[in-house]
Formats: sequence, structure tokens, C-alpha cells
Amino acid sequence: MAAGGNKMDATLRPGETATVKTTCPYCGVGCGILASLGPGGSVTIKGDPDHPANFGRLCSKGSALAETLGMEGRLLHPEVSGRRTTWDDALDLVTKRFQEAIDDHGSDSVAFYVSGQILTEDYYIANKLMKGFIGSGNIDTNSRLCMASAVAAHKRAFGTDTVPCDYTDLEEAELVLIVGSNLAWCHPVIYQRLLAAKSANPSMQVVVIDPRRTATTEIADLHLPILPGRDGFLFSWLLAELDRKGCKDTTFIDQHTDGFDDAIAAARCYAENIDSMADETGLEPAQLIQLRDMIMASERMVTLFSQGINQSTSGTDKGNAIINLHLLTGRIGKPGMGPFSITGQPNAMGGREVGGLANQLAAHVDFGDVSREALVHAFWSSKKPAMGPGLKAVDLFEAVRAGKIKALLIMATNPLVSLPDVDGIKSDWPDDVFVVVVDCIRDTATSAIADVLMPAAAWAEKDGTVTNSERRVSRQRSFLPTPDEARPDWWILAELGKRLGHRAAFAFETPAEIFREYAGLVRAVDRDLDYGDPADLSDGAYDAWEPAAWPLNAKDRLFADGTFFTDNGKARFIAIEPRSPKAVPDWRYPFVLNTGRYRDHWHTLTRTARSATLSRHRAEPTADINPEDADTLGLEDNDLVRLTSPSGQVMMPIALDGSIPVGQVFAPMHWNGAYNKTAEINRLVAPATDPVSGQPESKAAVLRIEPVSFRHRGFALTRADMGFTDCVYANRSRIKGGWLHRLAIDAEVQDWQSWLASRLDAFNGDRHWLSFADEAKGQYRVAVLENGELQAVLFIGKGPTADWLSEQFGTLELDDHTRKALLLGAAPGADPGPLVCACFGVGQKIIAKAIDDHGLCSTDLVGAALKAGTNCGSCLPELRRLIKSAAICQNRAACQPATPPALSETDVIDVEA
Ligand SMILES: Nc1nc2c(c(=O)[nH]1)N[C@H]1C(S)=C(S)[C@@H](COP(=O)(O)OP(=O)(O)OC[C@H]3O[C@@H](n4cnc5c(=O)[nH]c(N)nc54)[C@H](O)[C@@H]3O)O[C@H]1N2
Ligand SMILES: Nc1nc2c(c(=O)[nH]1)N[C@H]1C(S)=C(S)[C@@H](COP(=O)(O)OP(=O)(O)OC[C@H]3O[C@@H](n4cnc5c(=O)[nH]c(N)nc54)[C@H](O)[C@@H]3O)O[C@H]1N2
Ligand code: SF4
Ligand SMILES: [Mo]
Repeated sequence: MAAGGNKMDATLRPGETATVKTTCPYCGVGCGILASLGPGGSVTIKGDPDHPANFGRLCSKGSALAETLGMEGRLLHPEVSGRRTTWDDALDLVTKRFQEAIDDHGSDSVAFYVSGQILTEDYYIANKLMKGFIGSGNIDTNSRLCMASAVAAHKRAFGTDTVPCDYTDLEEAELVLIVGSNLAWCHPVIYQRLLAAKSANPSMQVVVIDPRRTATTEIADLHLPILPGRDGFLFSWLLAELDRKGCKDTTFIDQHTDGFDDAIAAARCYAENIDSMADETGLEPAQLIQLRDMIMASERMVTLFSQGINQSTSGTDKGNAIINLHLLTGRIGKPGMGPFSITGQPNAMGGREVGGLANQLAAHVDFGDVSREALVHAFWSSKKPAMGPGLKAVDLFEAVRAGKIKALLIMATNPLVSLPDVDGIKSDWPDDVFVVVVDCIRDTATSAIADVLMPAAAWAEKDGTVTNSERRVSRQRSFLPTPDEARPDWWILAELGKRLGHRAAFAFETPAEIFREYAGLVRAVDRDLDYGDPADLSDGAYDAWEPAAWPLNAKDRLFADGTFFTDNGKARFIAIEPRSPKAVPDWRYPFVLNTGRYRDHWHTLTRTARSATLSRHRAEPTADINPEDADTLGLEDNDLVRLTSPSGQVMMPIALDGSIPVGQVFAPMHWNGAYNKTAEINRLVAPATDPVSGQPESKAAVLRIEPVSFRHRGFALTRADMGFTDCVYANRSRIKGGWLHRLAIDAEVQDWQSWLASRLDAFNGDRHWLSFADEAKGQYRVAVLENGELQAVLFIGKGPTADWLSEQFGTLELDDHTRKALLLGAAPGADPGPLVCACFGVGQKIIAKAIDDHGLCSTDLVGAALKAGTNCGSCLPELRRLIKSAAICQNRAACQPATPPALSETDVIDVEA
């Protein structure tokens, strides 16, 4: 076996395998991966035991990467107006249209909108082209929707966007505050490291601050279900309280900080009365005191925060409120301490470094920092540098709507799903804006508005670097050949740069050359970043790059000496005036909408929905609400509802969930029109943004809930990917060997066989139908076989869930026994329930039964009995919850009868086609 860091030759001799060290393309944990290519092109993915982020671990998404590498749906050729063209023609056209816009309307009439999912090399070129040569600040990124508030908070406090912690700090802490982060689902490998650290050190305490009781709260010693958007009040109160109690590091404050007096004066306004603080935050006075005392008792404290803080109209202030607390106590720059903003995307951090955000220039240099700006311009030999910030994402799309942007290039992001107010954006989209979309996938919501499509190389084909949450720079290395005409993102941007007349500045041949240049810029700027001496970065050294955190070669940890990157070297306290979310619930819109992530899905589904394994955990979005609210509304679990906000409407089923507070709704951000035409959650989210960071408030829209009327509800399983677009509601998801469709139908249907038949492709062979009807119960079931092979199944009316059939569909051997089971929807006693363990395919009902039958009281015992939870561990929090609750009837799936209604053999009738 050929192992090692180097890019490998993807053509192997028979029987040979090769392994490449690369990095996971999903979350900001940045796990190291060993990708092995076997004979016949098979790919095996394993965690890299030597990578310091994961030491061999992977979560369910990382483990299933091999399933998402296929060519299905890939964009493989450049296209202009939907027609295939050559790279030369596509690039010439884009150059012409960008140049025309610049000539006629100025540099600020063009823009790039990029992503934390491109590599540092790609990002560097995009930024250099826009800010160094086109002469506009108009390059922004989806990190605006993600990290912008944390970035702004860091810059206000430290002078630079510097994350001072690494993962070992979490392990060494005595107290970990997890604020607005569902770590168990969104950064599962860090969560597992924390879990292991807590087991090894039982005195470690974990507090989770989140309106919902999430999977992450399973390890919490204290869960504080704060009211949506109120963290600023809580942290201001804590600041004043700790100060009052004398829990502060006066020497540190005096010698290493500015602004303490103002910040403490502002915080004291909120600390006079604990009862009003309790009202403001929705927490009990006793809980507030408990938290304060825990903080007072533990010197080694990490505050880890994510989108529950950032995605807010006061996200920057909240970030600073957290940092203020660490400055007060001097808990920064030392092991096991610090404010820790974790990044979402694999290269969110790298993008921030190069300057991918519109309000900074490059390499952590801000606009207006005149001497360093001059240094960057000189380094680039910029002919036409950007002289000020460009438009931030939400403003950028506003400018497009207002006709101010004439040419826009979108790369590695799907804004027509992920931006707030997607309906408004689509309806106002001007005809004359020229749009280029660079993506790996052909059909996305965003590619639908493109004039030009450019095929990008995908993860397994790309070479470059990414920086994870702990500032660790790792290599992504290609292990598959780039298909057809797909090209790396940096190549596409460099070609554009050359054609726009900047041949020398963009004459890069390899990612290594780009990285060397960037390392040189970083060295010249000489601030918090350091990638080492570019002279040491030969092609070979770049190839062999071992994961390393910046600043490279640092003698001590960041901020260890109390020196920060502000002009006077002191950190800044920021005086905060806490605010509630912009939208306030009223009688028309009485609920607050919280949006976020599912364990096994990634963003807008362009990747994870390709995997049957990953689609099993959550095949369909649900609006999770408290059972009390459902009761008030007269709704039952799984009822189909319409959610209406001032911005728009969506439709999806509800799920009763006691972990959601009364008055709140949680729904996933993931669904796009290709999988569900009515569930794009950003139709509901208004484009309200934080005044400092420009980050939108994705977690606090307001809405009302109404039932949807329809005549029939059911599901279909089909071999072919067919549409049910005329249904009131249709959600499709991948299963092994086909598709699962969940449907609501308003048409009056007499004959379900004809209804299904009319949707099937013509078939000349032997077509058999099985059918069953119970008119009284409104149950209809049909299945169709073509040449003896199962093609489709349709279940209408109340009855068994789709779980068992979805498992069996791809492999069902149609003997007499299974034919019967087919229309029963379950082999008797074998309904697995919704999937919990993705690695071993173990369902919730199986686990619950084993827990009950055998008294399994630990995840180890469940693992020993069923293997569940013994591979990637992503489901451990759910296993713990099942063990704890053993009263699983709270769970909606378990509330349905475990065995389907009786159906006698004679009910199943064979009908000739
Ligand atoms: N499985 C999965 N993992 C992912 C991703 C994915 O798509 N899928 N995406 C990656 C990316 S880009 C990102 S940015 C991260 C995001 O990672 P997280 O930030 O952990 O994920 P979210 O689910 O968006 O939101 C986190 C939590 O904030 C809570 N919250 C909402 N409002 C408030 C509030 O007012 N206060 C507090 N304290 N909490 C609140 C929500 O209930 C939610 O549990 O995940 C990364 N990892
Ligand atoms: N309501 C609500 N909205 C949200 C959020 C939320 O919590 N709630 N979260 C926000 C956050 S934190 C984020 S990060 C965004 C994410 O939102 P997006 O960035 O819009 O989501 P993705 O699905 O990751 O889109 C990435 C696109 O890039 C393509 N792609 C993948 N790899 C490559 C590559 O190497 N090159 C190129 N050219 N293309 C590639 C994929 O096919 C896909 O189309 O959503 C934001 N929107
Ligand atoms: S935790 Fe999972 S998604 Fe995140 S980098 Fe690791 S394997 Fe990938
Ligand atoms: Mo993100």
C-alpha cells in the first residue's frame, strides 16, 4: 500500500490500493481523513489516527463521504444560457461582461459571492482579483451568514480576528460553557473529545445555554433554556455580578485592557434586580445564581459559542459580552481558558484569513489601516486596489435587487436557499444582471438564475489547504481524477484575472505557488497570522505539509503575555446595551422560529441528500413544537401545517417535541426545492442584520401556524426518481435502491392504481399490481412489479410508517412471504423505527426494545448488544436520551402502533396489468 501525504497517482495496477491523507470537507472541526482508492475505483474513508483534530475519529457525515462521490448530478461542462460551450468561450464571455460593467458603471458594479467551502488558495485568488485588480471591495462570502459577528467581536476586542483557543483547551477546562451551539450534531468529533475529557475528569462541568434541549445537553450539568436572542442580557448580568463579587483579575484588567469602566457601568444597569433579569432571560433566579457560582468556582473556563450567538441582530455585541467576561477574569491566553468561537465550514477560518469578507482587505489587514494597506498593495503590485469596504452579503443581494450590480460571480454557495428572504430575492431579481455560478452540481436553486455555469472540481479532486476552528492549517489532497471539464476554483478565477488583463499577477500553475505567495503576504504583514517562511515551502514541502496551527513556530500560545493586536497592545472591553431580536411576536405571528441543523445533513442538501445512509436519520423536515402549543392549536403529531411569517410561507409536518419551549418552533435550514418545494425555511426569515457585522438574524423570525387541508396523506417508494409535483405537499429523499416520497394529495382519487400508473414511465414487459383497500379506514395500498422486480409502492391513509419498507426496498426478495409483508408495510415485529445509528443502520424501535427487554442501562451495553454507537459515535447523545427516557412514548414514532393494522392474506390481490 502506498501511503503518505503526497498526491497519488489515481491509476492503479490491479490489486493495488493507495491511501491519501486529506481533510473532511464538512464542518470546521477539520478532521483528518485517510482516503483509500481500491482496485476498480472503490473508495474507503477512514479517520486519520495521526491528525490532531480527530485522532482517527469521524462522525456520521465524514464516515459516509464515499457515498457522495458519484457523478450523478455533477456539472461537467461549462454552459452558457443552458447550452454546453467551451471553457474559452465561457471565460471570454464572463470577461467581456465583467469588463463592460466595470467600464460603464464602475468597479463597484461587479461582485463575487464566495464561500467557506473553497480552499485558501481559491479564496486568495478571488480576493486578490477583486480587491487588488478589479478595484472593488465587493467580494463577500457565506461566512457573513455564519461567522461575521464573531469576527467583528474579535476585531473590536483584540484588534484582529484571532481565535485564541484550541481543542485541547476544551479538554483541559474545568468548566465549559456551550452557548448557542449544538455541538453534538454540528461538531460531533469535538463533542466526543469533550465527552471523553469529561469521563476522564468527572469534576469537569458543562453548561449548555440554548432555548432547546438539544442532543448536546445530554452531557450538560446545567441546561439553561434562555429565551431566544437574550444572551446579551445574561452575559451583561454575569459581568456585573462577577465584578460585584470580586471575581476578577484586577492586575490583568489594569495592565492589559482598556474600556473596563464603561463596560461595567453599562452592565450594572442590568444587574440591579435578579427578578427582572430572570424575566429578561426566561431563566429562574436560582439558575442564574448557579451559573454565576459555577463560573466563580472554576478558573479554567472555556466559553464555546456558535450560531445561537452569531446569527442575530445583536450578534457582535453578544460575542463581545462573552469576551468581556473572559477579560474581566483574565481567563484568556492560558491553557483551558478562553472565548472559543467555533467555525462552521471547513475553511471558514481560511477565508477570514485571506480577506474573503467585504469589510477587510487581506491577511487580517483592515481597510483604513493605511500603512498595512499600502504594504498589501505593494506586495500585489496592485494597479487598481479597492480603497474601501464592499457590500456585505445581505446588502450585496439588496444591491442586485436594486439594479446596482451588473455582473455577479457566485462560487461554492447556494444563496437562493441560504440567504434570508429568498422569495423576495427571487421575485425582484433583475433580468439584466449577468450571473456566473461556479459549482460542482448542475441543478441548484442558484444555478437556475445563472447565465453562465462553470463546473468546479469537487472535494476528492481538489488540492489545497483549509484552516479549522483551532487555526490548524491542513492539506486537502486529491485522490480522484477531475472528471470531464471540471476545473479547480483557483484555476477558474486565475483565468478570469488573466483575461481581465492581469496576466502576470495571476500566472499561477499550481496551488503550491499560490500558497507560497500568500505565506509571503502573511509574513510581510506580520501580525497574528504566520504560515512560516515561504522560502521553506518548496512544492515538496507543500505536498508533505503536516497539520499545523498558525501562528507557526510561535514560542507561546496567543495572548499568553497579555499582548493583543490593538494599537496599544491592550484588549478592549466593549460596553454593551443588550437587545432582543428585531421581530417581536404578536397576535398575528405568535411564535418565534429557531432554525438550524440536523445531525446527518449538510446545508442546502446538495451533498448529503445524495446519500441514502445520511438521508435516513431525517428524511423530511419537521416544524418541532411543544405538545402544549399543539394542543392549543388543536394539532396532532405529524399534522401538515403552513408556517407564515411576514416574509413568506412554508409547509411541512409538525413534530411534537417537549424539548422545544412553548411559543417556539424549530425547523431545519437544509431543504431546497429539489427535495421539497414548500420547505425552504429562508422564505420565512427577514433580512434583518447586525449593524456591526451585517450578519442576518437567522434564528428569530416570527410566524403563525395553521393546518393544511388535503384529502389524502401517504407515502410512495419508487425505483425511479419521479415527480409528484401536482401534490399539495411532496418531500422526496433517497433510500437504498430508490426514492421515498412523503405526500399530501388534494385530488379526489378513486383508483390509486391508475393514479400511480399515470406517473410511471411506459413499460412494455410484464407489469403486475398488488393492491389492498380498506374504504372504511381510508387505507389504500398498491405495489407494482415489472418483470418480477418491485418498481413502486404507494401507501395512502393511516398505517405503518415508511421505515421498514424504506430499509427493504432496494433488496427485497419477492417471495410469497415478502409479497405479503410488502402491503403490510412491515415484516411482523421487524419495524425498526426511525434511524438512530447511521453506521450500522439501527432504528429507534429496535434500540428501545433492546433497552427494555435486556435492561441496557449504558451506551456501552447498547453497543455490545446492537453495535449501535460503536463506530462514529454521532448517535451517542440519542442513545443516552433513549436510555434515560425509556419512556419512549414521548417520541412521535414510538407513539404509533409498533405493528401495523392486521391485514389478512386474502386482502392482497394479484391483478394482471
Ligand atoms: N450536521 C451538520 N453539521 C454542521 C453543519 C450542517 O449543515 N450540518 N454546518 C456547519 C456550519 S457552516 C455551521 S455554521 C455550524 C453551526 O453549528 P451550530 O451553531 O451548533 O448549529 P445551529 O443548529 O445552527 O445552531 C446552534 C444552536 O443555537 C441555538 N439557538 C437558537 N437561538 C439561540 C439563542 O438566542 N441563544 C442561544 N444561546 N442559542 C440559540 C439553537 O437552538 C441551536 O441548537 O455547523 C457546522 N456543522
Ligand atoms: N435560516 C437559516 N439560514 C442559514 C443558516 C441557518 O442556520 N438558518 N446558516 C447559515 C450558514 S452558517 C451557512 S454557512 C450557510 C450555508 O449555505 P450555503 O453555502 O448556501 O450552502 P451549501 O449547501 O453548503 O452550498 C454550497 C454549494 O457549493 C457547492 N460546492 C461544494 N463544494 C464546492 C467546491 O469545491 N467548489 C465549488 N465551486 N462549489 C462547491 C455545493 O454543490 C453547493 O451548491 O447557510 C446560512 N443560512
Ligand atoms: S466532525 Fe464530522 S463533519 Fe466535522 S470534520 Fe469531522 S468528520 Fe467531518
Ligand atoms: Mo456556517
